[in-house]
Amino acid sequence: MVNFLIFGPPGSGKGTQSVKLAEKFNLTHLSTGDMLRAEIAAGTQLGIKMSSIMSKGELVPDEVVIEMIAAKIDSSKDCAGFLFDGFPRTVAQTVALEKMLNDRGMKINSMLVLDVEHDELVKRLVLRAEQSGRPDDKDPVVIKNRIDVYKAKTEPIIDYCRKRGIYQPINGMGTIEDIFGRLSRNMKKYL
Ligand code: B4P
Repeated sequence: MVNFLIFGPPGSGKGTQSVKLAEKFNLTHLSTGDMLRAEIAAGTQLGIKMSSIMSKGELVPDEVVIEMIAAKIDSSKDCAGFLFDGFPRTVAQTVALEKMLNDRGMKINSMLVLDVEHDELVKRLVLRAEQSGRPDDKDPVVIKNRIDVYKAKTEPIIDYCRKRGIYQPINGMGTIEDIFGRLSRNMKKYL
């Protein structure tokens, strides 16, 4: 199994690219954002609790997403590996993921980090709000908070992964197809 993290600030294209990459390389795509939104849509107790955190642009508690990911890893079969999208988002989540994978005889093979300019991130999220109606994309104050939370809590993972030799920066500016090509060429080295 070959396992990838797709990483970057909100709106950097993690979700967009993950769907295409998972299909191309037969990877299981695990998006904690999608899992949380599914809980909200289903009206579960967990979803009700998490929706107010997410609509403010804050991170949900580490233990919630760690538990979700562990359950998905154990129920996924017949794939070439996992593509983790939007997880981990803290160093504590990264340590938990490494342990989860090590316990199952696996590791994180590569961390692909999408570099996108700040103004472009805001533009993409505002545009998505018009189409998807996601509450966390509608309000510029919430968008700013999500980017601030990314810098404070999520970006430190880059240094952590750089020390492990798995950090791969990818230019995340340009068309969806251009970026898909860059990511695919990089991932092919491992598959
Ligand atoms: P996520 O669902 O992970 O959302 P995101 O970071 O906003 O999205 P992404 O970067 O995937 O953007 P996308 O491709 O869609 O998280 C949402 C929330 O859930 C978090 O704020 C947090 O509260 C919670 N959460 C999730 N995981 C968590 C965790 N592990 N721990 C704690 N909390 C967690 O792209 C955005 C838009 O840009 C799209 O409309 C797309 O069409 C467009 N786009 C993409 N690429 C483009 C390109 N090249 N050119 C033009 N437009 C492009």
